[in-house]
Amino acid sequence: MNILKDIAINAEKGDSATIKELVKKALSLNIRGEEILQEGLIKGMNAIGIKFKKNEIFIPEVLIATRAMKAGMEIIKPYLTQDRVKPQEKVVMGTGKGDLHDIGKKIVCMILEREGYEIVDLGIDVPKEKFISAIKKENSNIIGMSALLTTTMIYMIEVIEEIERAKLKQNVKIIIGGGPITQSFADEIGADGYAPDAISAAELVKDMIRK
Ligand code: B12
Repeated sequence: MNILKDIAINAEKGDSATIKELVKKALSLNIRGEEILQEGLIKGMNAIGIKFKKNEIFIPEVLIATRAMKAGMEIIKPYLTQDRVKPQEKVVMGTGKGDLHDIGKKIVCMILEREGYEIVDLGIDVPKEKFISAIKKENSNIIGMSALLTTTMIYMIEVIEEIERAKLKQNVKIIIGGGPITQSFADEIGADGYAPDAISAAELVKDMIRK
């Protein structure tokens, strides 16, 4: 659909004002929020990723695109969460220490919220101690960690070790995701689950609760 292509192009350009207009228009055309996210905003961000990798653009352009992406996400959010039943389970989410990427994590949070989960988003650059105190304070049985850097994915190991040390491992299911994460990495570090995108993250959480 052309409007989704336009959203992707403008996300890539970082044109927040146009993104807001196009997203509203797409919603008024009854295009589903998930489709606008996946086929519009995320596609735009993926294109940015390719250019960033090739050094065709730099951090300022990526930040501008991020702002546009988030502006679009804010508009979609209420459409994802509408008509939902009240929260069933609490999920603590965070991007680990040293990592400032949060777009993917926020999308996962939005989709889980839509599914009726209560989300406690600890944000970015989260130290292991904060994960531990959130598990205790929120009495949560599921914790999700996101990492976009190969240097910060390793931090997930430290968080899991800390959870084990605090004797909380048997009470919580740990799920992980983000660009460099794979199922085999999840298996290797003792995480309970991995999902490559937000929709499968929601399936994963459902599975974890059933177990
Ligand atoms: C946007 C971006 C930034 C922005 C972040 C803004 C923000 N608020 O997030 C800024 C400009 C700050 C940035 C900075 C840097 N970045 Co950057 N960034 C990106 C970029 C272009 C897009 C990431 C993104 O949002 N993707 C879109 C989302 C939707 O996808 P996603 O995050 O993968 O999330 C999906 C899934 O993974 C999954 N998921 C995500 N989290 C979770 C969690 C759970 C529990 C589950 C189940 C699933 C799940 O679901 C999500 C939705 O479908 C990527 C390129 C790329 N190809 O990813 C580089 C990239 C991640 N960055 C990179 C680098 C190198 C950096 C810097 C080191 C650059 C520098 N020289 O300073 C810094 C590091 C800063 C830091 N300490 O974190 C590299 C990482 C390379 C590597 N292998 O480690 C990449 C891959 C670019 C590249 N070179 O190819 N970056």
